[in-house]
Amino acid sequence: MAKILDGLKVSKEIKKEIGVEVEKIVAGKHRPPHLVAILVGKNGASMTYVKNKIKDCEEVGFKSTMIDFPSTVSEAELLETIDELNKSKDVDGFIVQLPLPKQIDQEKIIMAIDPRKDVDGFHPENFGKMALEMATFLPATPFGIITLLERYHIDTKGKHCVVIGRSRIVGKPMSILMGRKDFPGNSTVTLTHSYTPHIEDFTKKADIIITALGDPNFLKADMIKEGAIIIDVGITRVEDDSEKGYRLIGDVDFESCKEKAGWITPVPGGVGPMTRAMLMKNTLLAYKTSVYND
Ligand code: L34
Repeated sequence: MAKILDGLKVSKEIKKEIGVEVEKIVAGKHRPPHLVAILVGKNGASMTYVKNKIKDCEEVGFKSTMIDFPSTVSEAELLETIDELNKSKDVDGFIVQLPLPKQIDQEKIIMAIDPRKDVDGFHPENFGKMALEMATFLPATPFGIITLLERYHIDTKGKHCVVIGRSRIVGKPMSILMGRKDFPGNSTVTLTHSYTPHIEDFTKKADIIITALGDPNFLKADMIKEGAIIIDVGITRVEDDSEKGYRLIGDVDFESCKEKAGWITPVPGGVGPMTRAMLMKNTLLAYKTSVYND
């Protein structure tokens, strides 16, 4: 029977630690850190995530601003807002919640963000620094996973880690971080994706599996090794007749895998809340490296 990697619990601990730091900052007559979140359109999941990020800011004592655009917003308008945020002395960090509507070139938007305010760690400069193991903002979801492994003292050195999915915000950075010369890290990493034949040949041998597919219940117990560490990044909304109208299903068939795994993250309450806590951490870092140097 697997033990639970409780992301909700750890995220609360981290937010509490950040809150203590913010109290000290404010007691020293400094302004609190300020995070801005840009939301485009009315994607239900994005709306929930951004709303919760704003709530997290309140919890830790940050100032926060949410900027809402309709899905019809032009690229030029968005770029203009980013330019203003880049210049604003009052803003420490900001994010543009993804995905963006089709008319907007995501790459152009990310490139326009000042790397010093890129608390998502998506700008190529920050991605490059991460890959070279230089100090920078780590993307929130991979940073959250690393922190969860760290807080539970999960041994990753020399372990075989299989990452499923190669997205720019999870799979690709995750594969780099698990292979870095640090703890957590020092794993032997296999990055699998849609062109990997017989994925179970890889997952069955893995000590650590990190799935970021968005394919509900994809990973079954017969695809994993006894005692494996299972990190579930997938969150899919599946319609049901509950009050909300949906439930959240991960990439991992939790019911069967929990009998066989050594450690496992639940969905919800696993990687999701950790992602949000790490955004707070990056915002505090952006604040410390800006306001005190002004
Ligand atoms: N720019 N876009 C940008 N930055 C990010 O870091 C994200 N991501 C991903 C999508 N787009 C982004 C997020 O914020 C995914 N993501 C995210 C954030 C929070 C949660 C899940 C994904 C989360 O809080 N999950 C809860 C359940 C929330 C619910 O009820 O839907 C959980 O317990 O898993």
